Amino acid sequence: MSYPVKEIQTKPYEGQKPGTSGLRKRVKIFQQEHYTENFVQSIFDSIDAKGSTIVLGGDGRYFSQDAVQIILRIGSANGVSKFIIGKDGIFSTPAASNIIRKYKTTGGILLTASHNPGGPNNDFGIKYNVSNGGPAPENVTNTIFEKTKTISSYRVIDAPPLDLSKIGETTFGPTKVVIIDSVTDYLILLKEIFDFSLIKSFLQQHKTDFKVLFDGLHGVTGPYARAIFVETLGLAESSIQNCVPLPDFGGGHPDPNLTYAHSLVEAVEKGNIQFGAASDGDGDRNMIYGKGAFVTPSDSVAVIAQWADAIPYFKKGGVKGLARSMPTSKAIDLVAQKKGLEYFEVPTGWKFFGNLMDAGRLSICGEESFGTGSDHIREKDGLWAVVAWLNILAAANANSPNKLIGINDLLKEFYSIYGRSFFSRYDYEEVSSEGANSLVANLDQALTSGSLNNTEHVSASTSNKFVISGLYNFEYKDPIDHSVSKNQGHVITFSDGSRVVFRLSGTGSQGATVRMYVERYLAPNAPAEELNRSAAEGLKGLIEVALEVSKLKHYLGRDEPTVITSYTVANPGMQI
Ligand code: VG1
Ligand code: CO
Repeated sequence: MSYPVKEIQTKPYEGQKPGTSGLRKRVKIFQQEHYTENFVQSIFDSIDAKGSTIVLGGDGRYFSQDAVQIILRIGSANGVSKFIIGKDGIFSTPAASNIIRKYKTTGGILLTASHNPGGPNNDFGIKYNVSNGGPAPENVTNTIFEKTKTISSYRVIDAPPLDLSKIGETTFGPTKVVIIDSVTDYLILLKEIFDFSLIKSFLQQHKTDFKVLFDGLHGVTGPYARAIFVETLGLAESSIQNCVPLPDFGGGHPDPNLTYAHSLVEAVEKGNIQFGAASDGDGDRNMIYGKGAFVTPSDSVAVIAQWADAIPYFKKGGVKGLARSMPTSKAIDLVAQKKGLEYFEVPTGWKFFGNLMDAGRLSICGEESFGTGSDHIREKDGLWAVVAWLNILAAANANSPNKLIGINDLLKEFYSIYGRSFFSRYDYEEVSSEGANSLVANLDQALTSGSLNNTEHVSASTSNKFVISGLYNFEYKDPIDHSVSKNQGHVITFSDGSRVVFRLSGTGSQGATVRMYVERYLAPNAPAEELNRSAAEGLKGLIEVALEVSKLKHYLGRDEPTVITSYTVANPGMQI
């Protein structure tokens, strides 16, 4: 059927600047008249929309259905020749990245605010990914932002909503629409990467002493998890929980860390589960957590790199290089050095890994924010990381007939070879922008004046002594396209190799969020009782010093962080 194209007059909205990973705002903001339409038209104005093929889908959060229909109407009016849409408008972020690559599309529009809560009073998000499957680089997002500042009209076709519940091909005005199963291609991809039969036989052999529990936190991964754990690996239905996706994530915060994934933490502790895992709203984050065993994301990516040979994809294709985001601990650097691999430190945000992967210089990378992944796609990939751990554990146990090797055994072995990086992140959410800016200005001033250099700081409670050896504002020059990204966070370094990083979040939807990252390294020959102590204990002194030096409490007016993402203080008895 043919539908008329309408040109609708509009006015620019302020602040439609994509952040670390797309435009994220409250649903109510997106629901304002023309707001979503303006941003979507600006995307199509920034790419070659005419004749393009666009992947469309998201984590199914509240407002997704409306947004899909808006994008279809505007896309069609702007000459998109084909949309590939997940059934009911659903794709996890990694699955969408795979579809873009597999079907060689122009790009994709992902509807998600990731781990931010959903529902009418919470967050929505729109993100554009380019043809390599990764989040649009800064030159593209800047173009989109510029267009939003001057937009005066957008185009739509005047068509009724399209039914997204039937798999198959249809048309929408002049545009072809292909609705596909959201899970199938992703499952095929994982089966090409991992040794599923090895994992399956390991799990069968250890049915009683190696229990698995995956928690979808009511995010998008539920159906993917069922396909992997229940249908492919043959685990019982009880090995997955909260795997029915809900538009408001059941009222929870779909963020896999020890604070928000308490449903997993409680079930693991209570059920004596050796291997637990969770992922976030859109499925790109992960947490690995077994009974008494928490893997920090910084350690997780390093252990995966250490054991890469156990994974068929890397055994066959080799490991080209390793990378981490700047605040992520340096554990993975040590693996790269030992293996003689190239390694990179990029700013926060997955978009910075894409060029390195496309150039064939990067295979495995991660972020401290529970993001782990590889060059199989161009997004971080929660379920990939979970299956990677299972594959590694299955391989390790194949060589250990008499003793079950669990998560902690792998970590202890890692620390004995590479040493241990204690790591934690403190988040101060929704603080005043003035306070956050003053904190940054104070660090800038110390940077210019050099006033902190070589100063000595003693922790009152642990008596640990820390001497500041440097302070800089991280800047990155992309080795491939030579683009420069400035102001990526202030780093204070200490003479013992410890680091503290302060940066402002680029994903918050309201006010400012300040993140403080702390890292303290202990060499493998450090006393065992120090190496094996909890992260909270290992970092106590450094955190005190970091708070004092930055005057954080003074500037932000907060005594405590909103969230501590890498270890829990709620249960100090846990050795994590
Ligand atoms: C946060 C994390 C960052 C991550 C980003 C997107 O950004 O710190 O590491 O890449 O979220 O994650 P920020 O700017 O708020 O610190 V998610 O799962 O969107 O997809
Ligand atoms: Co996410």
